[in-house]
Amino acid sequence: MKGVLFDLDGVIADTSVYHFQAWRKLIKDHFNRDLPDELEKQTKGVSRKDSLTAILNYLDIKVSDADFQEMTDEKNKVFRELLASLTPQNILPGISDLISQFKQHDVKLSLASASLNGPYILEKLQLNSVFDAIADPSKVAAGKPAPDIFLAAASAINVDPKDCVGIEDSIAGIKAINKAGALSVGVGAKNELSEAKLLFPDTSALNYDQIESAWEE
Ligand code: B16
Ligand code: MG
Repeated sequence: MKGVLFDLDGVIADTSVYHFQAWRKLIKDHFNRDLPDELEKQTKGVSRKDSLTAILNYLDIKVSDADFQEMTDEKNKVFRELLASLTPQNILPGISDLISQFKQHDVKLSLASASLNGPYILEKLQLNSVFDAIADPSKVAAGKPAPDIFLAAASAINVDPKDCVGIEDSIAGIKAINKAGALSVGVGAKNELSEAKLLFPDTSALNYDQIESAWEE
């Protein structure tokens, strides 16, 4: 195990709450409609545009390309406002310890987030200097569940994806890690993340030794 490819939202920090809060506000303001909780998992891990497409499909609403663009910009504005209050206290339980363990074992850290706000969020969490690389989601051809962002994250630390583990909370993300050829470590419920090679119920349960054992199998 030479590299770890970290998802951000839902693994390092629970910014997913803010994402969905921002989508809810946008849809309420534009169409006076409410979004059900179950829609959240369809927007997890997928890009901003793919999230809005899923939401509009669900609501059976069509918008012009110009309105679509404006809506994604507006959602991001609301999301950035919510991020302003983010501090290192928003790092999810167990993550700081896990990061230290990887560092102690000379495993390189690379960020494989679909979020264009990744560098800003890491900065707010005071984690930017901890990462060896951040893959740029605007430079990859296809978003999760395509493997591209994980391949880019592995390449950014000069490690073969087969020598990496990927940690994810989304269905799309686990599929992407598996396709990239890295070992998939899921954080979440078994019925959702059944394709993960190793699963932990939440971030506080993440354990370096168990990840390393799964790696050696
Ligand atoms: P942005 P991850 C993903 O982050 C979020 O889970 C997803 O809800 C969001 O739409 C996507 O980032 C894009 O984020 O609008 O900030 O570019 O889980 O891949 O770290
Ligand atoms: Mg995520």
